[in-house]
Amino acid sequence: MNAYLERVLNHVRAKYAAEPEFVQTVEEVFESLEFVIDAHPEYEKADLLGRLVEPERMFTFRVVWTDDQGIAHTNTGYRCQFNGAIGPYKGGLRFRPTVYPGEMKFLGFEQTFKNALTGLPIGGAKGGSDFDPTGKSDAEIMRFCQSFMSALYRYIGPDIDVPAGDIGVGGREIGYLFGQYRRLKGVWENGVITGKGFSYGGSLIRPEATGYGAVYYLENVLKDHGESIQGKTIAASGFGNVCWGICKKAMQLGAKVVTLSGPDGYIYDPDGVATEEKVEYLLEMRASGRNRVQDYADKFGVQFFPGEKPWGVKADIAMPAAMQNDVKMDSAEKLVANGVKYYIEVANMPTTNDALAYLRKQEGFVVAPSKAVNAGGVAVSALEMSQNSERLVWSAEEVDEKLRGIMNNIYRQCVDTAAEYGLGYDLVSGANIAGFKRVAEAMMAQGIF
Ligand code: 2IT
Repeated sequence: MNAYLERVLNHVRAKYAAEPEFVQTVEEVFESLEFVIDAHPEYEKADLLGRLVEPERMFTFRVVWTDDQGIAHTNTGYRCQFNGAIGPYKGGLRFRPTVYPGEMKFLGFEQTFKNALTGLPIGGAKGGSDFDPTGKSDAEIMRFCQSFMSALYRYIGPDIDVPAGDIGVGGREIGYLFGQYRRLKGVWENGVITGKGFSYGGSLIRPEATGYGAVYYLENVLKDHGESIQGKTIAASGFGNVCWGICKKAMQLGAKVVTLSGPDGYIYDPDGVATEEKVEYLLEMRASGRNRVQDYADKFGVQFFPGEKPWGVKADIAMPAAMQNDVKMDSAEKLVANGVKYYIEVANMPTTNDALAYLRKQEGFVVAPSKAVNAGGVAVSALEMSQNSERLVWSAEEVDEKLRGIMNNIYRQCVDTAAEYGLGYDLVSGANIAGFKRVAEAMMAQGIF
């Protein structure tokens, strides 16, 4: 490995030993950068890599809220403004009890490259809280969001940092967060948060965008392999907003998603989550706050496998769309044994590095990386910012058409960049190198700081 690359990597390993997900993502990205760093000896003198792995700003804040019994609870809020070289910081907020600084950093780092791949002017950020939305009432969620924004509002703005949703933060939470921002600042600031409801500045297709974009990326992969999406079966994990978008677009294109998963296990629906009623039921499951996928099995009379992951099911395509490190080595081996040929990552870093390396080594097996595949969500967030600043509204068809164009372009960048560096058809390295090159160029151009 390139000596400079290795030195920075070892520094990250030592410094962040207690934040393994951050080390994991840096290792994964750096593995692809060998040739680029070799070709740019000037990066070492400017310590480009050392700067790239250090968030520009990151802060924590106290979030206190009262439950419906009037009892106060205290959580930690975070915002990690990782890299602003190519635009205002941009990235989602995650509300989940396991949230800690290492998770914010890994997501902010990933977001930086993902946002660069979109070709739009957005920097990388992530935030959230160790708050658990499971089982909370609507009023409790509102009070939590208001308290969270009371701390965050002074650090964000349309030209500073533009948050959005992620796990545990959907349209309802964004509404409460935006409302509190407006109340505190006394202005209707365009584009300060994305994923807003359509009635107050949201973009059409934003709720669907991550899932739709992932399926558009998948279509590109299949086309390049002389295959069509029609009739394909997809094993997916998760049942949230992203998975909903995948099911909806797959249904429109004649494919079917046969598995969904939650913290309680997975369901297998051999007919596919492929009717209007089934697809819309995913939204109901999410809104219930129960965080259980078994409800789907009970409602539609399909099999539920408690405590298991869906990776042992026969399917053409796998799309992990739940959370990080959902697919470990044992699952990766099952996927290959079951004849899956296309592994399309959707959630941020859904695969452990050893499982990813194993899958990438399989003959005739295609791996598509999440930072490219799921970039449609943040891309449409950037389109929401554009519409807000122009004070106009694009039709669903217009946004969808732009999303498709952006995803086609991201796919081509992945393919062409890998080929340019002599790596053959390697979507993972292509995405890492293409994202890195854009950020590196912007950082070098702006001087050393
Ligand atoms: O992981 C992601 O890209 C998101 N959670 C969406 C970020 C955004 O700003 O729309």
